[in-house]
Amino acid sequence: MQPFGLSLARACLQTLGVAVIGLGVTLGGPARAQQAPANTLDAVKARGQLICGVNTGLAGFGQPDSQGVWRGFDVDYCRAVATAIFGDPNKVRYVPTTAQNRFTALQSGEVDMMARNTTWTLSRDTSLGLDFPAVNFYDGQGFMVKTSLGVKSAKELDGATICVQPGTTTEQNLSDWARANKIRFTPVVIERLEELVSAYVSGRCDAYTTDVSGLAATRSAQPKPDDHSILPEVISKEPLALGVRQGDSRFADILRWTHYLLLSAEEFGITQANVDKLGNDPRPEVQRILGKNGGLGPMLGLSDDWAVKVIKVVGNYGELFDRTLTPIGIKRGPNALWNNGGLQFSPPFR
Ligand SMILES: N[C@@H](CCC(=O)N[C@@H](CS)C(=O)NCC(=O)O)C(=O)O
Repeated sequence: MQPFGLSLARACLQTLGVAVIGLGVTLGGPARAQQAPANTLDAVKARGQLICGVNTGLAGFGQPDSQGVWRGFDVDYCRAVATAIFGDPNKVRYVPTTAQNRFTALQSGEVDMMARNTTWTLSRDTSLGLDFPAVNFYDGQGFMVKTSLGVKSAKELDGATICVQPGTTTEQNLSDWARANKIRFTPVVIERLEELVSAYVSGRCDAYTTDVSGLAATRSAQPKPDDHSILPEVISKEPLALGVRQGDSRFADILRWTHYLLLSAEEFGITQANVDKLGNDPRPEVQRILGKNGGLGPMLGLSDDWAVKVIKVVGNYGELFDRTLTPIGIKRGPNALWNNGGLQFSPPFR
């Protein structure tokens, strides 16, 4: 079947027109004049507030609600880190970042950290001067089409027009995958997410490609989610990670162990509801996690009860996932704990 002949011609015109915005700029621009602090943890403590780079608006992961309060899976990592440092989840300023400007925001010191569906890759880890303390969501790239097209597999996308955002791994994976599978496609590259999604919804593109989590988020935000189908193929690995500046290892340790805390709490059955009642739990690792003995908090530059406070605010990883991502149809899959068939694994609290 070759359902995309017509749209190919239509897409060529678009490609020549407004669609190719920012094509070729794949790894963010040069750092701004603003100076990033040498020691982020000290700078955050002195400022009394964490500045967290989040998404511009991705349901379930990071977006302001109708009251303007930022909510979501990634947003709760900002709240967890602020709680670890200050004991207060509200000591955060959120800075929305696009696919294109997120790396500059971090490099320049405009934000202290990034909690924003960003894939950990070798080039970002090295030549972009970033570090990725923890993968908070294992993902992969997929495709979404209108259900009415009747397309059941990405292999049927030969000749299609595909909406894709620049500055992403998505753009690079799409061409690798198409070449390997001998699939011809016309990219419609649009920088602003909102515009890109409207282009897909209005039929300017036959398919929209991004991380499967991003597709699920966009699909859930449509008036009729069932009108959109996510195809079964997953064409890449997208380990979505928290980000800090390279060389910022004390701050990176806090982000890393905050994520591991959420995982360990799930593993040991520590929840938002019971964390206060587990003070006398006989399990030694639970005692260490909760700061009853072992002095682990101060080793991170935090208080002894940092973990209790964090779990009270965001819950364990499973609770956080269920509250933010389960409602938009995302399953645990590779984000199940290691002892439940998944990849999420915390090193020991000792
Ligand atoms: N994980 C991929 C894609 C991440 C990404 O930025 N995805 C888009 C589409 S879901 C996004 O969140 N855009 C928001 C924006 O640019 O405002 C990457 O790190 O390059």
